Amino acid sequence: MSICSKRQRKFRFSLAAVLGLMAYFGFVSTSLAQAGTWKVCQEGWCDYITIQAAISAASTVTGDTVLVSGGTYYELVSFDGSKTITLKTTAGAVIDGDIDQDGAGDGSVVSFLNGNSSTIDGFTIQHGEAPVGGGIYGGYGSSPTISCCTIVGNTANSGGGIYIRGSTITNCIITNNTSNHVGGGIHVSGSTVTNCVLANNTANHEGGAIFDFPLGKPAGEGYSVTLDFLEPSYNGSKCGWAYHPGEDWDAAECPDCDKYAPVWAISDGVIEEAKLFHKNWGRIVLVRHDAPTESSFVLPEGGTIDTVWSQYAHMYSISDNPRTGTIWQAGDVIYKGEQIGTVGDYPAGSGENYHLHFEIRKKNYRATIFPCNTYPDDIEEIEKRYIAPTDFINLNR
Ligand SMILES: [Ca+2]
Ligand SMILES: [Ca+2]
Ligand SMILES: [Zn+2]
Repeated sequence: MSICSKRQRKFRFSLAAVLGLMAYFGFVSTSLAQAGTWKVCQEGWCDYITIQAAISAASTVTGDTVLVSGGTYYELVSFDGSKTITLKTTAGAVIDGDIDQDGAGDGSVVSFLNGNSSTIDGFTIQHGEAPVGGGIYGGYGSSPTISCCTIVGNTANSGGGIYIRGSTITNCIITNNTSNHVGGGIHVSGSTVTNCVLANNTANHEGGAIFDFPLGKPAGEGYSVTLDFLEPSYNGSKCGWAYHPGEDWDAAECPDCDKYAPVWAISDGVIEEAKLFHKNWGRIVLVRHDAPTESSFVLPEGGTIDTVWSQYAHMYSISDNPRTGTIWQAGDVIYKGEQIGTVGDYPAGSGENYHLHFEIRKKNYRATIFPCNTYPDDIEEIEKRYIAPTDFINLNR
């Protein structure tokens, strides 16, 4: 947050000075505009007085920048289709989704529709209310870039702040957003979330916001899934082709950036196994998570479950239990966000292919169980025993 807010403060001053001079000399802003840059201000002497008018104008084309002066813009902003533009404010402009200012939001504040891949930078996005994505909604196939934005005080059934797939979100503050079902702050998949602050977001469903991701605390920042749940992979001549029963998590920036990175407990639980297994597995910790009394966890495929197990494999080391001073062992109680271990290599000791193999299970099996030779059959059998990890966490956080 510090980089963006400093930059915004600095530019706010200089932009105000420039605008002041322009007003003094009676210039219209277009006389100074670079080709492909359109200006929006509420005073009426810019190219446009609303953000949506600037985005929708026939003269605004792919590659253009829409530069917005300070102030609060009560409108819903929508990017549509293949017109890819950069919407930017260096003056801390606010887009407010309660357009009639009656205290109830009137839709998603910013939407990216029909595969749009625009960029939005520097805004505060607030007071949106929609079924999905109160602050920002990304439709199927969209891949926007969202940077240096503050997403605050938005409401939805899913993804109070942001509901999106396939986006890049960096240097954002996502706070005080609410969902009535899942994803208080964000409900994202296939996205990269880097250097963001997520705080005081609420999901009002049974169980509450109680799971997080095992790497990149908070919210999996800087990590991505490189081998997905149920993706077929070859596991050596003994095991053959099999559907992957979990997710492989890797650092997004470079292949070995995750070497010895801290692995976090995804929720409160009790450790069932924690030890060094054979060469293919390295160190594994298996944790049982019981839903709080009179509540359940929500399953991505529908329905609920009262107990799940998280498994963290190929680890280089197992961390100490901070309450006993010795490494985690079976029977220890662990809390969400406590360090479980560090990311190791595969096969163990090879010095290459650092990643976390991460599973969430519906059943109580020994730590090393793996569904070998299952491809191309038995996908239903695996789905009876395992849960898609990222989907599950997004539903229960
Ligand atoms: Ca309203
Ligand atoms: Ca890696
Ligand atoms: Zn794996």
